[in-house]
Amino acid sequence: RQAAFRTDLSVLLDQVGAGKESLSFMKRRIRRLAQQWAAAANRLDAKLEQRWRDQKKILVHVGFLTEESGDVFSPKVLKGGPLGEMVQWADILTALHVLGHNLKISMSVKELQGFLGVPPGRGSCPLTGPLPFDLIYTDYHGMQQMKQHMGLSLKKHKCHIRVIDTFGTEPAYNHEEYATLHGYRTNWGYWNLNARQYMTMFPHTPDNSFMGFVSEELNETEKKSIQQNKVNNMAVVYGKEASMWKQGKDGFLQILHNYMEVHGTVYYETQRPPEVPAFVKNHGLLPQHELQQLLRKAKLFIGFGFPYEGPAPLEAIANGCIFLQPKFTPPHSSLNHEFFRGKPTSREVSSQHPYAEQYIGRPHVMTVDYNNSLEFDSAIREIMRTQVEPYLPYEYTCEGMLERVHAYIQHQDFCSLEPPFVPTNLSRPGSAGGSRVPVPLFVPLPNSTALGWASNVTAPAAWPPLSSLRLIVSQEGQSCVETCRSAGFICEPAHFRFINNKEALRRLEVQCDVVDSEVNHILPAFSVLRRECGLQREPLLFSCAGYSPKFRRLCPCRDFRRGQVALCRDCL
Ligand code: U2F
Repeated sequence: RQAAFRTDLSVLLDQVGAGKESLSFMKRRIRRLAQQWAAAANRLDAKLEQRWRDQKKILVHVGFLTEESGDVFSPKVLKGGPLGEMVQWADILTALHVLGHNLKISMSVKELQGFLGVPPGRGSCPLTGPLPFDLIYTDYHGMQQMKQHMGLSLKKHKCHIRVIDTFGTEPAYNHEEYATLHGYRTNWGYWNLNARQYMTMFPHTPDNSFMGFVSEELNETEKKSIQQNKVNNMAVVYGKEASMWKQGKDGFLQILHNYMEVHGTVYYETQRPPEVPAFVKNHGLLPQHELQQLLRKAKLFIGFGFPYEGPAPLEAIANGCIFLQPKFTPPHSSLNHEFFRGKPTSREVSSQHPYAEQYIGRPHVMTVDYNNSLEFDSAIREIMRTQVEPYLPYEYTCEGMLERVHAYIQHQDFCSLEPPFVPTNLSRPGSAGGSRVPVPLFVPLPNSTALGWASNVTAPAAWPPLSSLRLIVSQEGQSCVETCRSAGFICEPAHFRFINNKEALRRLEVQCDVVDSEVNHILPAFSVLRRECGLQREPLLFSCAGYSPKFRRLCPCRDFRRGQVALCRDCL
């Protein structure tokens, strides 16, 4: 069946259910943004020009909100607890509904069993028939519950699953045997999925798919009026829980207070939290729409280093604030920081909000060393002088999110076997080596025909299409994430299969005394010194994130749309 856009959200609101603060928060959000979603649906509908879209049967099982997982989030919704995940789930549900899919929502193990058609009760009971859904969106808690209640049949059906995973999972952590043997085993990872089945909150490692969420959008009139009504010396502090204010914040808070009136939205029960200095005007935790109003007046939104990578800075920037945040030197990661310890990624977090730092930047975002009071002081003064317009990257608008989720649903297929690239033209003359590898190497690969498909093999409908591929060689010790980024591209794990071959090495004129094929997440790669080349034997370990000091990697980069990094130019 063809999917038709929906602009009425009442059916969705009924489906979300009631009885918990988390659900009420999500419903308030869905209602508040309803008009914005409807307008976006109409725009995308026109943009796609009647293109056929399959209507999918989709189950959304929100594992972290189930009683069975302990649901620690719901009781904290009104007390300053994390809301980012609820923001994202509300938006995912809305996007799927608006795109016109056939949606079932489960927030308990009982509902999950009912929808899957497995008998209720404990213990693992395999699902015998076919899976009654094309797609299942869940999280790590939900995966655990499905494993418990579907048993082995989970393995059979896992290509249909998408895991919403805030901070991301790198391939080395996802591969059970490899993770176990090489010290990448954590409490969360090792599900042996295709790493693109993990969907993140921000575009972290491109090994995962970027799901995202949305932020409030403003029309031109609103933008103008916001700019006119900005209070130049008004700052709002990022941190809705008192613990985010403690320890060593006094110094720079005092500097800030020398110049600006400081506001906070810190949750409190009856008394002012002692961590919040007396000069701060604390509004208490605000409902989302009231926070937006506060941000419309404020000039500065200032982070203290926690929470990491939340939605609020995007909301602040969208409302015309400048976001000031601490730089982390050295960067925080699962190797050196309690919060990230045990998370299935070694990603280095260079500031409180790397997306704001790297994808938005000045003048909307300033990332400075908070230990350097001179630098901090001059940043505040610069902010008071600078005029900025409200700004929201396209990928965080409703249209951007709908466009991206639409593309994933129609094109990402982890169930059909991806045929490996079959190069035939291995004996091209004149490329057998001799010259040194230039740095950085940039080889735009032509289309599949020119690459030499065997005449009896048809090129699989690759997505992203092969036309987006650019093969680039990394420096020693550099990951493909960095390599592609520094050349103005993005690493595309789906393209590894096209460059994991001798033909690619030959084209790059790499000198290989031996070409081995091994199970190692840095491959394909080569050592210049030892003239050793390695190809990847385990497709699940194709990794943009991997790097090794002695190896230069073959990186499958691709182009991307401005403001929509998940999609290449020809991806729609
Ligand atoms: C992040 O979770 P948080 O919930 O702590 O992220 P924030 O950026 O603080 O805010 C999330 C939402 O809370 C709302 C605000 C944001 O949409 O509009 N809010 C509000 O309604 N009232 C207020 O007074 C203040 C904020 C991240 F999202 C999670 O994934 C992480 O687990 C967590 C820890 O790093 O950080």
